[in-house]
Amino acid sequence: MHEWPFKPLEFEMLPEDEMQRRALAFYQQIRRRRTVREFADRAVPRDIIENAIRAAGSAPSGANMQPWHFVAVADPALKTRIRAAAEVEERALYQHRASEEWLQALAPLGTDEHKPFLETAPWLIAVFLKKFTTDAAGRRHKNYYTAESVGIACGFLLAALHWSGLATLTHTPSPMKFLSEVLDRPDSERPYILVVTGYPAEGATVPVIGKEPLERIATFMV
Ligand code: IYR
Repeated sequence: MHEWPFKPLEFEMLPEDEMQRRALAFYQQIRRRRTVREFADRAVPRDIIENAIRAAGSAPSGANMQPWHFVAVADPALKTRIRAAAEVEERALYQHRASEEWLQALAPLGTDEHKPFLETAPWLIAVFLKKFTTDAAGRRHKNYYTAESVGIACGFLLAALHWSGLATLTHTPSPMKFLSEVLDRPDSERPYILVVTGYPAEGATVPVIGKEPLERIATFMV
């Protein structure tokens, strides 16, 4: 076991009015992110995706185990395989796996088993959760709070892609085991989410859905 040395925190102390301005500006920016299901086939430079993944990888994680792996796919042949495998699972979901209640909850979104965006979008980022980390000596280390850690990293990833000017879709074909096979990931990793990103198709539409106001999602005890 090694110990890390400590160093002084680099913390930027801001005037309160600047903090208020930033808090509002961030909210106004992030609230504009919408889940997009129609993508343009226009390419997106790789370095934008790399920096968004770097941002995701800076997320906090249990014991700093960083229990994630990101596979960024632009290769058309791989995207075709992912689409085909996802559609097999989704067909089963819509035809018999999903309960009536689930299908009713999905109905307003207008989704079905057809997933053309898995081929049209320039990048698919498959996020894997690492149940164990293997160190340089080949020893297995258990990771902690993996679902929380990877969830936070995905939040960073979505925010970074949105901030960069890209549209995003969080896609979770269920089950997602096929992603491990197609992308050749080890058994110690579980597919967590597939983030689809690129430019929206011209004329793309999104459902008119709202978000609950602060009063309904938060309780302040002051
Ligand atoms: N994975 C399916 C179904 C689906 C489930 C939920 I919960 C959604 O919010 C949206 C879709 C699909 O992608 O169609």
